[in-house]
Amino acid sequence: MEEARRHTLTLVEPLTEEQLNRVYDPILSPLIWDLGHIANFEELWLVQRIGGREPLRGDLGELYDAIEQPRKIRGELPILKADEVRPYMEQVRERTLEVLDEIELDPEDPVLADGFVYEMLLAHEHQHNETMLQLLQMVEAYEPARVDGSPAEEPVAEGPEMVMVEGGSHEIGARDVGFAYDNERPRHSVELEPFLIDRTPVTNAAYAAYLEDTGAEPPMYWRRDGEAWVRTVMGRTEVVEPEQPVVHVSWHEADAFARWAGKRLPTEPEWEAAANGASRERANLDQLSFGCSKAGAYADAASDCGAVQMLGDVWEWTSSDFTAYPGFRAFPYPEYSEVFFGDTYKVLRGGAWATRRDVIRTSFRNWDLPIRRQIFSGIRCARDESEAPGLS
Ligand code: AVJ
Ligand code: FE
Repeated sequence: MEEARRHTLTLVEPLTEEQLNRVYDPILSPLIWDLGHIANFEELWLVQRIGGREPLRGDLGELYDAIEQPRKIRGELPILKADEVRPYMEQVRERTLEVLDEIELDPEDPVLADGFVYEMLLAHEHQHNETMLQLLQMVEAYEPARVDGSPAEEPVAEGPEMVMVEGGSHEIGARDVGFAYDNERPRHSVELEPFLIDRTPVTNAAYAAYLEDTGAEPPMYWRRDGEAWVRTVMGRTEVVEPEQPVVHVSWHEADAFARWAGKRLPTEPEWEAAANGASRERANLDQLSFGCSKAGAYADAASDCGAVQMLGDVWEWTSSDFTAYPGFRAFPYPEYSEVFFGDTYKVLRGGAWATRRDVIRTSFRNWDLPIRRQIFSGIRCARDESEAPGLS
């Protein structure tokens, strides 16, 4: 938990109070909201729920309730401002550590068994770190306190355009032991037809060819500069790197690209079957590279079917709606997953360079609106095996 907090504070270290409080985009919370919300979630679950104590300030719970307060009004709420939020974070943490000292991890209480609530708290802070990075892309002249340039230098391996995944019964979802979110369970088997999946994420070069051919809108942060495509993030403009995966595309754009390429987006179970065997240890994750490695990197850590970068670099849109697995049970609260089930949200898989490493696993399900582009979303296409007999 200390490491997670250090990381959160490192992300905001270069920012002024004004930048922390500023609303950059109506669909993104000001950074200061995330900081208060991270601490308030900790207070709610550990200090109040587990420790049985009264909140430090009773009115904060409502202000930091993500369901009650939609993102577009978060800048107008009387939330803690930059000078107040750090003391609040510290006071909560002090009480959390007191509770930690007293508590027994009662195996009969599902929230405490195997330290579930601590894992949940960590995953929550980690996920908000990624939301913060989405906003940091828009902050003029943001200079990260720490950057790891090595993912961009990872060597690239050649290979076929697509790899084959066997048909038949595939096990999907998280096993019963270990931390996972409710939406990843129960593990169940799914029958799949054999299919092909791109060995690597779709590159900027491929996406630029699609734009050339169709005149479609470029990804978020791109613009034309003469013949070249350039992109501007954190106030810096650079030429789009052709070999890196395309990022910041909506589901609609991903779907249109796949159809243009004569392919389709993978379904969620297809994606997970293709990711089987991928390792998060050799992947561009953890928020320090501030960009992608080249498509085709980390080939030594390919999944069992031979696909690379299933984890890390860019989230990958699937064709699937975010729905409950058969036998789903909301745990520990329905507002994490259950209230979002339906046909409104599409599932993304695999995590991005902006995802903390501990959050991701092949069963992890992310979801967002199909119009969303400020997330670190990219594309990997699939195709029915029967449509490409020559490749199998
Ligand atoms: C899983 C990324 C869609 O940010 O809305 C954070 C994660 N849930 N706090 C979100 C989450 C509660 C969630 N996503
Ligand atoms: Fe949250």
